[in-house]
Amino acid sequence: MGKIPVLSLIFTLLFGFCSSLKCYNGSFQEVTNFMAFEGPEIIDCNGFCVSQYQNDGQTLNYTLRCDDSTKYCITNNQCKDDYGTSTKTCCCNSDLCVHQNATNPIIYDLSQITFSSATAAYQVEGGAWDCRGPSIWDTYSHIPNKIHNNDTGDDACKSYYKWKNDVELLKNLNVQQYRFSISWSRIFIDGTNNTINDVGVKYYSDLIDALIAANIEPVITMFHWDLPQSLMDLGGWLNENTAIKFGEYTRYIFQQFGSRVKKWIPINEPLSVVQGEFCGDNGAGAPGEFAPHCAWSLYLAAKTLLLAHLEAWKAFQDLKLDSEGGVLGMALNGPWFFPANLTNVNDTEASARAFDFYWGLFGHPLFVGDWAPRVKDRIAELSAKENRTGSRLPAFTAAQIQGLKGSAQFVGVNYYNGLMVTSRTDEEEAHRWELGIKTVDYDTKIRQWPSPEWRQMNASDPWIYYTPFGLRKLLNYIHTQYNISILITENGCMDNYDEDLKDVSRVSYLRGHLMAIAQALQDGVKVMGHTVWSLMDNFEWGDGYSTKFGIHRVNFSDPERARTPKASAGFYANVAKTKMLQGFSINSRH
Ligand code: GBH
Repeated sequence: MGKIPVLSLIFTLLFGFCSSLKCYNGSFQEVTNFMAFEGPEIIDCNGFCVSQYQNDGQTLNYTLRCDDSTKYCITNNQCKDDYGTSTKTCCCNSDLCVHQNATNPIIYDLSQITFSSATAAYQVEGGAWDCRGPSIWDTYSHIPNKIHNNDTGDDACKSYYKWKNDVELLKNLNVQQYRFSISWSRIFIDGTNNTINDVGVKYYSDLIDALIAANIEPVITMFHWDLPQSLMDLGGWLNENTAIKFGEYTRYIFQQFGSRVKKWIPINEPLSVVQGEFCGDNGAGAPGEFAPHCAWSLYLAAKTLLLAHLEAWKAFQDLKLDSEGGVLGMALNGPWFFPANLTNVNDTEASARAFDFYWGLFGHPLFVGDWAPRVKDRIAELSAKENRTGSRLPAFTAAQIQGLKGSAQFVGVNYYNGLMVTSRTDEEEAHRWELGIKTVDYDTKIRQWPSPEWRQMNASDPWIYYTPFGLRKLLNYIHTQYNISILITENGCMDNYDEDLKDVSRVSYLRGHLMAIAQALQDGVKVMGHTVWSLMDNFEWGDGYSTKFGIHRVNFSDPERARTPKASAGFYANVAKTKMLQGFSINSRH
């Protein structure tokens, strides 16, 4: 920062109230990436300009003008007249509202990154019994009362039949990539190469060809949670042989599609697999029986998943796909953990520990080597306390540590939200059962919660809070810890109440996260691209079809499963085309 901006910043902070401030006067609706100012003019404000953000559920307006009445800006750092998410009025010369320097809109440069959208096989394909072996999600979704409304993925969005339609949606989105997943049991019906299914291979082959013809790069996930049931019957990710079987499956996929596909993600969100499927004491997924054994099943499954990734990497290298321009990574997920108090070392250490237990559970073995020391030490210490004969964190051999280190050329980041974090006290730890502390929190020795200041994207779903600044932090942290290229492989939110096709909340969510990415790029982070989850409303796991993440609406009562773009699809198409955004500050909307 030069001398003059520093001085003017200090000046603004100290004398903001009595200085004359130049304000941009106008408004825009948040359904495009451009500020649609009516009669743009720069005005002098005596005191403050105010930004007002209004969301009436139909349109979302953002206006800037002078605060003539000083009705709103009594102090220079607060938002006044806050009616929940519907209206917020802020003082422009506060960092909480609009960036200090932003008397004009800022251009957020996204020219260096790719734009993409994503789906996963079980969530969209349907055609469950059409030449496909059962996966654990078929089994699980057919057990009564496991899934909201007893929904199943039997038909889902029928993308198994309507894929040409999906390619059209992608074309209209102006995206350069499409991230989809292959259903293992559609390729190998019983999970092994004894049961190769040519019809399934042809399905994906045709999809790949159509994408390439449309100039859209396929980004392929090979396992997005739908483990073949036949392998689960033998222990699934608790059986090390599943890693070998995964190696055979991925090798076959590489052989089939390796000449046409360059970006590979063998495994999606292993953390969700181990926390949801092989623990499940905090929200279960298929197969869903492991909560009582979570203390060790979680880590054993984590180890097998890493070994499975290693088998895929070996096949990839064996077939020389890396030397032919292919790249392979793993898609990780988790929140960004904000230390409750930045000056309290207990809180900053809780945040670092949480990162190591979430992102680092897989990131450390891949990018640094072996389990993270914080994870190793903590689980060894707890295991001793629990009088176990050894650590419930299974060890890798030296060869496995070596093999895994550097076995991913990029990291996929699935980011949805941030959380506050603090350390659990020894006292709390001693009373974990009475206090109902979940295994993951217990092992990580943390308490996590959403800040009441954050906007909840959907009032009935206490999961996604608007925290784009957490994405910027996360990207920077991954960069300094691992110095690896980052592809944002998922980012998005569920529908807000009644917005339907005018999904202004989602537009604002995406806008904020894209701005955070632009800022991270300026920070020097190697971000390759952004991917919206999801291309369309789909089978949202335990929530069935009740939770909708799509930028296209799917009519599930229509046998054709008609898809209709929501406003966010138009917004994203616009960003993907122009590779820029205009805005004031990511902090300007909460
Ligand atoms: C992604 O996972 C998945 O990859 C994708 O398939 C899915 O459709 C998408 O998210 C949207 O959910 O309810 O507070 O207990 C994100 C990781 C892990 C996030 C479990 C939700 C439960 C939070 N998910 N978590 S809570």
